[in-house]
Amino acid sequence: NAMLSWQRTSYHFQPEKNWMNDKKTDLPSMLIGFLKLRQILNASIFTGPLFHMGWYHLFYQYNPDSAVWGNITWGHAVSRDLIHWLYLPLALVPDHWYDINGVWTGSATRLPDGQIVMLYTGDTDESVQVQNLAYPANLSDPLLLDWVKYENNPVLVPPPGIETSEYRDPTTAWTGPDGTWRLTIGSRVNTTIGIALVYQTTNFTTYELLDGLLHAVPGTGMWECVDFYPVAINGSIGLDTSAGGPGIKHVLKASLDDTKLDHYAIGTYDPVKDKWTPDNPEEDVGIGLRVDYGRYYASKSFFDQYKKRRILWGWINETDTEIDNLSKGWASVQSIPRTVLFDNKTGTNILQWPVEEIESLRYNSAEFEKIVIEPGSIVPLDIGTATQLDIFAEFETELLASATEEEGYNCSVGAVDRSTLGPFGLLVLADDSLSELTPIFFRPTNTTNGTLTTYFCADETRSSLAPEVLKLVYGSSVPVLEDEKLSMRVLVDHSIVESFGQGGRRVITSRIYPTEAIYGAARLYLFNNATGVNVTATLKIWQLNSAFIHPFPLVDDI
Ligand code: DQQ
Repeated sequence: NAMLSWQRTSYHFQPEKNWMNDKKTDLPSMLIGFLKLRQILNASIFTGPLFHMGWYHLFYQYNPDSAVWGNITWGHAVSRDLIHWLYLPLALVPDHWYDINGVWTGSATRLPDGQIVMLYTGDTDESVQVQNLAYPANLSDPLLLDWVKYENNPVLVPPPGIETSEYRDPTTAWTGPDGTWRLTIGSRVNTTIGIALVYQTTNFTTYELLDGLLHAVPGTGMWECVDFYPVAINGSIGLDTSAGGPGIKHVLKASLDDTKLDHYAIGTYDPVKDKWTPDNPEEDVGIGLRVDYGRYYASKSFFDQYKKRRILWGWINETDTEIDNLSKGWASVQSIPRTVLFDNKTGTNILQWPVEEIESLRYNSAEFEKIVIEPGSIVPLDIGTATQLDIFAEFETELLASATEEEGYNCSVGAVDRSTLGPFGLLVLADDSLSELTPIFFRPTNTTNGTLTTYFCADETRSSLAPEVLKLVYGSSVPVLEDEKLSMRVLVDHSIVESFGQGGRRVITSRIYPTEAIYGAARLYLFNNATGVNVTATLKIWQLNSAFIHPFPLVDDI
């Protein structure tokens, strides 16, 4: 089946077959028993040296029976570098009254004594959303193959006033100043106000609902997959979920069920009152910044205690039809894991960047120095195979005419737009005849008050000749500081493009379905659709190898 082969990705995580959605939690484990296992790995899988002593575990929402949502279980995969993955047997399946309609999203918490507790939402036999506790049967198993459900599940049921079908996705727990644990669960009140409830616990089996809410935002609807984590105001390391004190801000993220968009805001957490306040109320959760401006949902982060970084993942759903998915036999992909830091240059956003391990896939590189792209022109970049790329591009502009003032620009006009200052950027996954192409571009605008605002956009409208796929233009304004060049990093993987603007201040994921710009027919170009600027581009481009993503050869199979 040709559909199946070319629309699959080569270095993004996706199951072998069937439906996947949001991940539950990703937990890095450095566990004993590893040495024994390493012999198996050396012998049968990895050809390279083993750099890490840890395994990363990915659990994801998975339908084992079909390529559409349903029968939701926890799929499980492990990796030592977040790039190469081994599929493992299902971790949790619906087999009790309290989760028989689905083992839904949850999170892991690592306790100081090394224990791991997993809280997840179960959809009960009566379609009530409850929270359940599970833990590894054998902590000394590096693969964490077996999970035990707590005998007195559920541990939490919807409190009075909360809709029984709108109460889900418990977060990783953190410790308050009193030494007890807190966690938050998303819900809504009066159908329109998105909220995050806070619970306190000492033992993960009994909980107290705290008065008040962590936060609420009118008009945002049900909050799914709430994520709540600290970021250091200065410095380049990630923080454990329980970190607190001076020099720290907190990010609150909600996945809005009404729009299927992931939104975040940066603010301050008061650990005594258990309240979070946004830095800028006009950019509150759900009405301001998005984690990703493209096709991306239900993201969650975790603290990687091994490399001292916070890592964020998101789910990239398909934008073709359910019939396509059934005929392909699979649906959806996970984004490349990204490190998250606070951007202390702007002070207003997080920075997302692909984990450094992706660089291990790089092989051929090509460099282009100061290529001039004149107004209204395109320039092919002769790089050979262009389906698996890691592109870093910087753009400088030379003004040839004075820019007219404009108000109210947004990316939706796409790359065919012409103005004095832009758009300009890359055409990825394009074929020779330009019958298919996906522009990733900058579009500076000269606003009436004399300030320059730059937009970062991805235009899918010509990405595929296939008729029944969603083709949108995505994007947002992006902060550009005075001494900065415009820069983008773009990961291309056959049918997924992840674009990082200005060091990751804005990110756009495109899920596209080229039919011509595939394999050896895919090309890369520069373009400049401005009328009044010469654009000079400097690029470094790497080809990327495929990642190894396969079933784990369990000892019994060898
Ligand atoms: N998906 C899960 C829910 C979550 C939603 C069910 C987000 O727990 O709220 O598969 O996509």
